[in-house]
Amino acid sequence: MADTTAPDPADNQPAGYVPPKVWTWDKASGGQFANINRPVSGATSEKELPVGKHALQLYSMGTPNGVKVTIMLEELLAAGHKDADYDAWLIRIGEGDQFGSGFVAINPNSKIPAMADHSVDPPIRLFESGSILVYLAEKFGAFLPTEARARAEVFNWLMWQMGSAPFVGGGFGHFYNYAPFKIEYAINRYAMETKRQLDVLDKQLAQHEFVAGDEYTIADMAIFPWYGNMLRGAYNAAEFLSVTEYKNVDRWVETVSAREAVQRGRIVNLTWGPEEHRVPERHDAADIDRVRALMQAEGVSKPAV
Ligand SMILES: N[C@@H](CCC(=O)N[C@@H](CS)C(=O)NCC(=O)O)C(=O)O
Repeated sequence: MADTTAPDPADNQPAGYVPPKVWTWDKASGGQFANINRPVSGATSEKELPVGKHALQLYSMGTPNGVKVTIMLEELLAAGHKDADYDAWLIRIGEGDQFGSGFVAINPNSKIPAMADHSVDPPIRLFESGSILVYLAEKFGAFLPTEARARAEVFNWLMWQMGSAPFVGGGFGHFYNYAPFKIEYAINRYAMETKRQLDVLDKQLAQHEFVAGDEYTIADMAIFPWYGNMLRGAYNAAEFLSVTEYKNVDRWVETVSAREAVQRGRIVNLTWGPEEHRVPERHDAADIDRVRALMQAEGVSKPAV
């Protein structure tokens, strides 16, 4: 008897598509990121990573996941932690730098940000932005409370971000903005989830000045680049998602983005926007000072996107 509950392939997108028994890699179907997406991991070329003069070596790009770490490093420096000085090397993910052997040795998952702490021998390797933020917070005893309840709340929200943002970027952003054609089902599914997450954040920020309570912590640094960007037009979706509804998130975005360390961290390893407002690589505070001075003279503060 025919399975009447099975979807009619005519309704599939593209019409008539039936998943084969075994998936095989069709290189042409990957859309905008076809040149970097692969179904296997590992290095594709032999390439050592450069190592600069500081103990902390960051290999990254100025995406939301990347700037979480540069914001933290700039916050640490602003708070007087001199040993947080760092070299930030640019990893151009669109050009496949994340598949070089040196990068893969630090991050077998081939994604930015990745970091190495050379203050110990052999250096400690770090990948996953959440792991890097916790490592730095513990190393410097900053932006992470020690009291159990407050510390647990920071971890709750940090892990919330790490688990939630892929639905925003890889789900909503991908299907609304990047996919080669619009799929109503996918856009509806991920728009709903993105708005649900914004509402979770809005309700939390209605009760607290910062995400995990009264204190500004690594939870804010992780969440701001993603949800701040959503409120300020990421994926050209501000109107579509009616982001003006999230008044408490908006208030928090203004507070966080006004911090000088946040403004500094957000321009490191940038590869888009006006060239004179980018710091492609950072090896010294002066690399950022120069660009910030220019931006201040022009009355420009980096918009959230
Ligand atoms: N969960 C990871 C996600 C990192 C991630 O997705 N990085 C992206 C840029 S934002 C990347 O490197 N993509 C390159 C690729 O997928 O090949 C983290 O938070 O560090």
